[in-house]
Amino acid sequence: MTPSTLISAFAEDVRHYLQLSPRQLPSMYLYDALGSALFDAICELPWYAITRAEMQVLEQHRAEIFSHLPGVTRLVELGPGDGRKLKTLVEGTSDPLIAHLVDVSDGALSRAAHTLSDALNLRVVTHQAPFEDGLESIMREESGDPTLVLFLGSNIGNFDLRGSAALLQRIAASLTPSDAFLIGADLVKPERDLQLAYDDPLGVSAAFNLNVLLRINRELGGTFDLTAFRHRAVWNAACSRMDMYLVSTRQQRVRVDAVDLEFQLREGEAIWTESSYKYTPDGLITQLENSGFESMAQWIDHDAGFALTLARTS
Ligand code: AVJ
Repeated sequence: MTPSTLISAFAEDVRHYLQLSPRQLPSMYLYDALGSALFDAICELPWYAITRAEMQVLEQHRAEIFSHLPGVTRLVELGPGDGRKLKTLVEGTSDPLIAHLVDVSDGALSRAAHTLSDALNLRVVTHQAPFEDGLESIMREESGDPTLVLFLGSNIGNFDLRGSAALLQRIAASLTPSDAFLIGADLVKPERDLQLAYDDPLGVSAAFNLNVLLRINRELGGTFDLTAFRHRAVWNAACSRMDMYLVSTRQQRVRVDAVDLEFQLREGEAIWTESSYKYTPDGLITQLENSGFESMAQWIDHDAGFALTLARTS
């Protein structure tokens, strides 16, 4: 997919989702260059423990992970972030590997490729594309050798139940019996911990969320007044997820010139920008099994509440 196709998909989605009730914006658009940098900053916050936990689990168990993957030569990571997790994993083997990185964010891809550039046994190829498209075009090229597909950092959390089932089914369908899938998932934990992870005292999470409006202003000629919105994060127990909103602090009119859209926001009206689903270890395995996988191994960090699960097609 070319960058211009991605930009018009952004415009199309902004026009569509901002007119729904409640108004929404798909969370994938949080990740432009600035959004990806802000997310990397979130991962450094003391209140957002899952990135460090996942790094530690990967470091502790990487030899065991590779022992489940005899002959693996190809890695495919969906949403590599800054690349440090993959780097930690590949430091567990000296076998030559090729890593395909798939992301919609150009900035994230170049940062990840840079992080991985000094891993000597690794050749890196980047694909600027949505996860499914990128994965399927990579898997169409026969490698002959086993492939490990990685979906780390609880990226799965941004998908609702149907969306995650659909994504997992497409991943399962793209794998052969000698391939494997490694998935990280944030676990259900005390509400106060989740609240601080998604609405931190430094305001980085708020900046990360607000940036999507800045991006619409910059790329699509939007007129959002960023000072007239506040970040709101709430635990939705019924759906086992955190919901993120941008709440208008006053009545205001907004235009988005590139898509010829104009609308009014009421004081207190919210734009729903992200949901982050939380799993139980068994719930994740059930979800994998319902999507065409069987679980091979699972490692859990109980302090941070994070699970790493290795699976193959059933
Ligand atoms: C990248 C989807 C794993 O849900 O925790 C962090 C994104 N949003 N803080 C998450 C996010 C606000 C993050 N994921």
